[in-house]
Amino acid sequence: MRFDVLTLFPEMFPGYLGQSLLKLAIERGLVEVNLINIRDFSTDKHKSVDDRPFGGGPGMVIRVEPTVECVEAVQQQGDKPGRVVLLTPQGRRLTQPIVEELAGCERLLLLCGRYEGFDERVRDILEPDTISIGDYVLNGGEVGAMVVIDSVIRLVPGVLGDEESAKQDSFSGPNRHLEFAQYTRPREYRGHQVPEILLSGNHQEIAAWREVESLRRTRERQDDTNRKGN
Ligand code: 6GU
Repeated sequence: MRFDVLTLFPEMFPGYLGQSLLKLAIERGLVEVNLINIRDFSTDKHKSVDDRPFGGGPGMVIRVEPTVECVEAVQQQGDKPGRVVLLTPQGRRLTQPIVEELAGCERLLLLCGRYEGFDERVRDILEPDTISIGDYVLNGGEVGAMVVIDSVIRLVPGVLGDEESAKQDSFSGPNRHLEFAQYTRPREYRGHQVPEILLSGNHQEIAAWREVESLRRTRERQDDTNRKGN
């Protein structure tokens, strides 16, 4: 799986890309991440990438030419063009089914906005998929791009090592429930006990308990969400 990240702040990524799971996936050749600075595609002498909005108003708008030319140049690299994903608070909200859909692509171009966003013609010309990571405003799409990479690579075969663990993840599988509670040693800590059933060695009963637990958690969170009017 190949990701091309188009950003004005490529220096935000190496720390994240160096984390163990992703680093190993890159070393094993399962995942490739290329960082491209949109500024490199600015052709004026000041290498400008933004300008004041027509019609006035606060902030700056990212210019259409360097953005479109950057995307086109990156699409030329590699055998097949990738799906263009624009990270923006106006996008469709990222959910596990969307993560699964994105994981089905061989190549994604993640276009990170900043300032007041891109000139609208970027959307008209590139017709990108638009993704938001939640209903709040970030300073730019970079953190969103990291969230997309982080969630998608879990579904790339071989990345997790243990293929079962992605299937058991919360929101995965047909019922999209939350994961059950997990415990490890010690059996007791500050008076808090590990549920007896998990120590029983009865795998059938353990599986049944976990299913009940995960349904209970899912219902609890749904009730919580409904109460808060989200
Ligand atoms: Cl992907 N970008 C920005 N700038 N804000 C966001 C977002 C993305 N997702 C939620 N808020």
